[in-house]
Amino acid sequence: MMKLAFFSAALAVTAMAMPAGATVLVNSATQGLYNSGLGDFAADPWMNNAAVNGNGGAERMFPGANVSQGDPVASFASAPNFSGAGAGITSALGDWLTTPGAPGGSWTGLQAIPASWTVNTETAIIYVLNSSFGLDDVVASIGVDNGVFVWLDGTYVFGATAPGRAVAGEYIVGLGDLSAGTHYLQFLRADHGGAAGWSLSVTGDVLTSGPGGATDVPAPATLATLGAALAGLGFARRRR
Ligand SMILES: [Ca+2]
Ligand SMILES: [Ca+2]
Ligand SMILES: [Ca+2]
Repeated sequence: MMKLAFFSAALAVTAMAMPAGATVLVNSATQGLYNSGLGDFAADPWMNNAAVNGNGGAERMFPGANVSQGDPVASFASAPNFSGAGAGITSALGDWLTTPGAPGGSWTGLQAIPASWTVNTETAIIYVLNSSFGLDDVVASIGVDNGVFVWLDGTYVFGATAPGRAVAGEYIVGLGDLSAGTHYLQFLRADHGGAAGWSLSVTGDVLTSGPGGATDVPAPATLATLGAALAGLGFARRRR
């Protein structure tokens, strides 16, 4: 009887832990569309202009190569403004924010995403998020050397730059709840000297169909734990 009570308690604890069981939607192994043909935005007079691409002042989103214009810590409430960028940049970016499924420009198809890239240049990624019943509480945990700008389905969400190092969890960006179907997560990665680096984990609760509509489903790891607890319960009963 004591043994049975122990396994029942274990089962209850596992069940209570379920809502926290977010699924990893994107990590370093996830393929995305990739663009390494953007060059260095700092070499473009419009993209390097702090008045239009840098909080309307001295903080540049895309500082000069090799820290020649400083190494700022800054976050950016407004998206980069591409409207006056040179033709080389706009043609390379293609329609990545409006038609991310087929962006054109210098985008590749789905491929592995390099964790580093040519120093001083900018690169961009489009990840495709698919779900049958929706995704809840989607969160991106980002580390980057030096800067990152984030859009969800073409809507700007977040941007920041800092001195070097890509530390996992450097930026935690909430992306909210996503409806069923296909969504696109767009990243622009920026660098201005030393080295370039990247770390990304996107997590969320994968919804499944339920009596009243879409409901949370426990993450696979939690289901495995539950299965093991149930197996243990059966074993204890047989032994008695
Ligand atoms: Ca750059
Ligand atoms: Ca960093
Ligand atoms: Ca750097």
